[in-house]
Amino acid sequence: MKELKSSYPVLEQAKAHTYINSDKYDAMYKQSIEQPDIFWAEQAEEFLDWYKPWDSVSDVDLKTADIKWFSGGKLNVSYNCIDRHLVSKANDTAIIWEGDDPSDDKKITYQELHDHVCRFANLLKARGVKKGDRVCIYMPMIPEIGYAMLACARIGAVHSVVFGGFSTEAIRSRIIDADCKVVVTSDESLRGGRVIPLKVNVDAAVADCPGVHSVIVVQRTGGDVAWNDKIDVNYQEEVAKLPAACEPEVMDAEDPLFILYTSGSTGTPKGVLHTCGGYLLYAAMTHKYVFDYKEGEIYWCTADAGWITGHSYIFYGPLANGATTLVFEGVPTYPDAGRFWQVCDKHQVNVFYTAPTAIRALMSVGDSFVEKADLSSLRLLGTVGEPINPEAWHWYYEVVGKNNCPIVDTWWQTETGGILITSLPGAVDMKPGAAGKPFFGVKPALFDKDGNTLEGEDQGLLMITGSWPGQLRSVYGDHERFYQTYLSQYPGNYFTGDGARRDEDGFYWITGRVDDVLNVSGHRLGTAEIESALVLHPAVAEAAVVGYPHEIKGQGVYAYVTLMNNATESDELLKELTEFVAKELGRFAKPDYIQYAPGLPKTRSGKIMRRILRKIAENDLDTLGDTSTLADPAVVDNLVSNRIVHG
Ligand code: 6R9
Repeated sequence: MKELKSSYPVLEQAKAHTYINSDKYDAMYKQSIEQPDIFWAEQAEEFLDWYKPWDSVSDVDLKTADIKWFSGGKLNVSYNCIDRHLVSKANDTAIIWEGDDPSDDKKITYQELHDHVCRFANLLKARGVKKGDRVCIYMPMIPEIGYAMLACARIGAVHSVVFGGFSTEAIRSRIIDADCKVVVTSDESLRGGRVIPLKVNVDAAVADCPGVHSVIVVQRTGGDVAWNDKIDVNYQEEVAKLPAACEPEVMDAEDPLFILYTSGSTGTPKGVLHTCGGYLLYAAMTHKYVFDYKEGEIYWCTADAGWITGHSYIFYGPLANGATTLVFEGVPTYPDAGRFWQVCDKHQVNVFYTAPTAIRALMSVGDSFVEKADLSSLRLLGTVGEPINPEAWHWYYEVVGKNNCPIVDTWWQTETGGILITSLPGAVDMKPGAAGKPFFGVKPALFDKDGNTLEGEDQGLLMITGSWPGQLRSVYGDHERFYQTYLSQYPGNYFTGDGARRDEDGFYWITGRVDDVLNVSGHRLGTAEIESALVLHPAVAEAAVVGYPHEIKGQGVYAYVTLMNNATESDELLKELTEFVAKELGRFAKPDYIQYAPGLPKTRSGKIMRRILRKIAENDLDTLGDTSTLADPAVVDNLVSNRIVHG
C-alpha cells in the first residue's frame, strides 16, 4: 500500500498565502487571547459598518449564561451584506446560481440582490411582519432562499430556516416552538431530477399551527399545488407590485438575527439563537482568513442553506465580504458523479468547500469524472461536518487539488456560528485528518470526565474556555436549557459534545461526539428524534436508535423497535416503518436497518443501555462488557442472535 504523508508543511501549500503566515498567525492569536477587547474592536471596525459604535466590546458571564458582544452598537446585517457594496460593486456578481439541471443557471449582481431583498422585505412588512417576529423558511436552494433570509435581517425579523429535506413533523414542531406567523416556501423543489413536494409538507404542518396567517409561496417548478386564498401568498405576483427600496432597520448588535434548530442528545431539537453583530463579524472574518478569500474570486460552499454551514458560509460571511458566492440547487451525483467538477470548471471556481461524505462518495466512483473537468481555477479546498479519513483527504488533495491546493479542515458547530478550529492557509501546516489549530480568540481545552484540565498531548472532552463573538446566545424560549446543555458542566467553559486529541504540535484531532448525536452524511441527527418518529407509528411501543460506522455516510442509523402487543412482525412492517420515518422526519433520517427487539437492555432504573446496542449494531460482540447490571440480561442474547449482520 502507498504510504500516506502525515503532514504537509506550510511552504508546500502552494497556492494560498495572502493574508497571514505562521509568524503573523502567532502574533494575532497571542493578541486575540491576551487583549481580546482590543483585538475584537479592531476587527469589528475593519469588517463591519456600524450606525453607532458599541458601548462595550464584550460583556460575558458564562456562569449566569449572559453573553453580549458589542452591545449598544447599532448595525444592520443586510446593509452590511448588500448596500455598502453598491458603491463599488453594484454590477459585480453576488450570487451565481446553478440549478439542478445543468442548463439552468443565472447570475445575480449586488444591485439585483439589493432590489430583490428590498421587495421581499416589503412583502413581509405588507403581511404584518415586524422587528422581532419569527419567520419560518422552508425552501429549495434557489436564490430566493437567500433573499428571504436577508429580507428578514433587513426588517429585523428573526428567521428560522428548516432544511428542505425535513418533512411535516419536523416543520410543524419548529414553527410551533418559535411561534412563527409567516412561512416562506416553494411549490416544489428539484433534487437530482426528482420533484419534492415542499408546499404539501408545509400545508400538512400548518394545518396544526393556527398561529400561521401567511404562507408565501415562491414558484420553482410551477407544479400544481393546493391553494388556500386565506393564507397563501403568490410571491412572484406580489413582489412585482412592490418597490425595490426598503430602509434597513437599525438593530442592536445583540438583537436576534436567526434561530436554527439542531439536534441534541435528548429531547426535542434546540433553537440555537444567534444575534446580529458578533455573529456577522465572526462569519465574515473566518470566511476571509480561513478561505483566504480575495476580491473577485468565485467561492463555492456546497452545503444547504438549511444548515449552519449554509447560513455562515454561503450567505452571511461571503456576502459581508462582498464575495461572489455560488448557490447550488442539485446533488453531487446528478446527472452523473462529475457534477461538482463540471460546475467548478463551468464557473471557474477558486475556493471549494464541501463535506467528507461527498468526497468519499465521489472517490468511490473513480478518478475519471474528475479528470474530465478542467480544475485549474481551484486554489483552495475545504471540508466540514465530520472528521475526514486520511484516504479521502489524500484523494481530495491529489486528484481534485492536483497537489497544489491547501485543504482547510474546519471544525465548528451550529452553536459556534463559525469555524473554531482549522488549518489556516499559509500559516498552519496541514495534517490529513486533523482539524488543526484554534482560530483567533478561540481557547480550546481538553477535560477528563472528572473535570480536570488536561495539558499537552492528551485526549478528552473538547471544551472552549471563554467566549467568542459568534457563540450562540441562548436556546430560543428556554434560556435555562441553554445553560444546562452548554455551560453547566465545567463552569467558565462551553461544552462542545465532541471528544478530541491534542498532538505534540498542539493540533486538534476531533474524535467524534461523546453524546447520542449521530452524524449521518454530515447531517447532525439526534437519536431521540428518530426514536420519537418511530414511536408515533401505531405498531411501535418503544424504539432505540444507535449509529454504526458507515463507509460513505460516516455513520449509518440502526434502530431497534419493540412492537405493541397487538402488532405482528413482518418484512412489510419493516419497510413501512422506514418510510414512516422518512415521512415524519425526512428521507435522510431513514434507518438503514431496523431490528425487532422483544425487549431492550435496560438498567434497573429503566435507562436504555445504548453502549450494548451500539456494539450489537457494529457486530462487535467480544466487548459487550458487563451485562449483569441489566434488569433482564436475557434480552441481550435475543438481540445478539437476531442481529442484522451488514458489510
Ligand atoms: C458545521 C457543522 C457539528 C458537529 C460537531 C462535530 C462534527 C463538524 C467537523 C466535525 C470533525 C470537522 N464536525 N465539523 N467533526 N471534523 N471538521 O457541521 O455544524 O451540523 O452543528 O454539526 O459536526 O461532531 O460537533 P453541525
